[in-house]
Order: sequence, then structure tokens, then C-alpha cells
Amino acid sequence: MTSSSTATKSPYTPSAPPLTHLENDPPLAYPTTQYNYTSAQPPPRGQYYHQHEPMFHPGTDPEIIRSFGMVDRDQNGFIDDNELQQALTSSSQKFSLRTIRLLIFLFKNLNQPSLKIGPQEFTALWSCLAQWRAIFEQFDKDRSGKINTIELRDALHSLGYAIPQSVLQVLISRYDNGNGHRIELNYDEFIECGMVVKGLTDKFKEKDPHYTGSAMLHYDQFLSLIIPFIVCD
Ligand SMILES: [Ca+2]
Repeated sequence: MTSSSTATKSPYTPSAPPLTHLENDPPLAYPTTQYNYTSAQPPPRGQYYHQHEPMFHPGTDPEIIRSFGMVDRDQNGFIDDNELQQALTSSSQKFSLRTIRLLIFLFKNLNQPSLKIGPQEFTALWSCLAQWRAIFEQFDKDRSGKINTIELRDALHSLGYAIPQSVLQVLISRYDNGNGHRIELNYDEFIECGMVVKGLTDKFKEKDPHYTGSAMLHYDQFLSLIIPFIVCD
């Protein structure tokens, strides 16, 4: 977190792909079957399109607009933490409120004081989750629903996050229950780790616009960058 006189790229230079690329990429396989929509009846399609389509960017995947309509249970045009948690939780998958709040914190509009997201932020979040779901399944080679530390490192590398081994150890120590078994992460834990890495990297990149791997931060900037990731519980 200090300045550097050299502009050479370090091996740990953040290089995560910007999410905006996703909008032009072919649609990913949205893992809608993973989500529990059994008690969330979608609103009449025409009504919802009429009401909310202008709030989405032109060309937004209709499947994402449809998903938004199902997740937004109270139909107020925003997704809050409870709605997102219900949408992402199924019999085989539980998202902690911490992970949910991290997700909303990272994707919400900076001008939005509350912890909730609108259609455009939802589009970015949903596309990101689809991408990370595909990565998780790619690295969960035995389909156990868990990935180990090495697979987590490789998964993060494949997303462009080359984090040092020492940082990785600290990151996963949260999931060590002390039983001596090798640490393995569920999908939601993988997303939690990923959102911490992605979120801090994105914040760092705002201070390092030329991607040199170095940035100059004032003390208060450093604190305001780090603390939301600590207290987001
Ligand atoms: Ca809502």
C-alpha cells in the first residue's frame, strides 16, 4: 500500500477482468436450477417488463430480467439482502448473510445509502455469480460441492487474481474448524472468499488506474477501503 518509483508489473498485479465485458459475451449458463424459486411465483411477464424494462440497459438478457422479477418478491424494484439470500439458498446450498451483504455492498450503486441493488446492479451481480459458478464447477473436479485450497488458488488465478500464498492462507483460515482436516470450501464460502479478493482488488485498482501494482493511499482512505470488508457481517 505504498508508492513505488517503478512502473514494472509485479507478479501480483491485480488484473481482474472488468465485468462490463460480460454484457457482450455469449450468455453464460445461468445456474437457475440451483436456486429455490418454488415459493417465488414470477409476476405476470408483460406487467413486469412494462414496469421495469426501462431500468435495465438495452440488450440485457431477458433471462436476467425474468430472474430479477422472481427475486424481487415485494416488487419494489430493488433487491435487498433477505430477497437475495432466499433466492440463492436451496436445500443443497446456504448463503450466509455475511456473503449476501458482501455481494450487495460490492455491486450496489455508490449513491444508494441502503444495502439494496436495482436492476442494473443486479445484472452485473447475476452475471458475476454465473461466471463464478462456472469456475467453481470447473475446479470442483470430483463434483463434491467443495474445493480445496489449491483449487481455490487456481480458480482465483483463472479469474485474474494472482494472490500470494501467504494471503491465501490468511483468507482460508476463517474456514478452519480445528479438526485437523484439510480445509475445503463450499460454493458460498468460495463466493465469500472471492468477493473479498475481488472487492479489495477493485478498490485497489481505483487507486492504481494504470495497473502498476502500486498505489498511494492516505491513512483514512486505507481504513475506509478495508473496514467494510471486516464489518460486513
Ligand atoms: Ca424488493
